[in-house]
Amino acid sequence: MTRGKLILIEGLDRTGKSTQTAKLVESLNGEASLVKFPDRSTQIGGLIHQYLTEPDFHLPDQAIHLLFSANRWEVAQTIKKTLAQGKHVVLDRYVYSGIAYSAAKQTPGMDLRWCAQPDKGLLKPDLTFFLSNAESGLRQGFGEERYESTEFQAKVREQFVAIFDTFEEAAYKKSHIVFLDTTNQSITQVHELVHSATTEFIRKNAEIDEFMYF
Ligand code: FDM
Ligand code: MG
Repeated sequence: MTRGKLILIEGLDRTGKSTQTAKLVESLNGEASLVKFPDRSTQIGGLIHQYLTEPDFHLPDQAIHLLFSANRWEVAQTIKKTLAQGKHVVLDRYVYSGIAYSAAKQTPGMDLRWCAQPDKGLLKPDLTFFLSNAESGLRQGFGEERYESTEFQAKVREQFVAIFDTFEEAAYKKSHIVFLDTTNQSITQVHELVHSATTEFIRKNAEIDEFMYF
């Protein structure tokens, strides 16, 4: 039996990641499970949740960055086991969000390399979708959590571009990345694109059995 594939949906806030990851898992008919980052249900996730929702909960930029990474390491073994059993894992955010949101703060010393370091050794996705949406900053509910401002999202977008344009290629073995602009597309249209690209990828890469790492 070959291992399952690690499939990631990344992007800025309110681009439809959670909707699309849920729909993708559902359409894979029990062959995939969903993992969302941050996982707010763990102890570390609880601290992250407080940081995101409570303006008076202060942590140094370095400390919260390491907590987001630790939150991925907490479930890394579970993800690997699931894949080893032949089941796919669909991720809602992962390492790239970790790097982009922290680097966007432009804290001295926290460049892309620094931000990428704590995630070194985590499993690398086989297939990544990067969702963007021209109206993501205007969607309902925007502005309730830390990082949810149009100004900060623009900075995060710049970091995502830098990661996928130069840094990713220089730092790691390249994996498959699909860029999807969801502006003016319905949930169903985006889902059909994501689903067909995923099933085609799985079919074409069925024999790939070695794990890839950051
Ligand atoms: N976020 C998410 C980070 O800053 N670093 C990370 O490693 C991850 C996974 O947390 F603003 C940010 C991105 C977002 C916030 O994410 C909460 P969700 O997807 O909105 O729950
Ligand atoms: Mg959010």
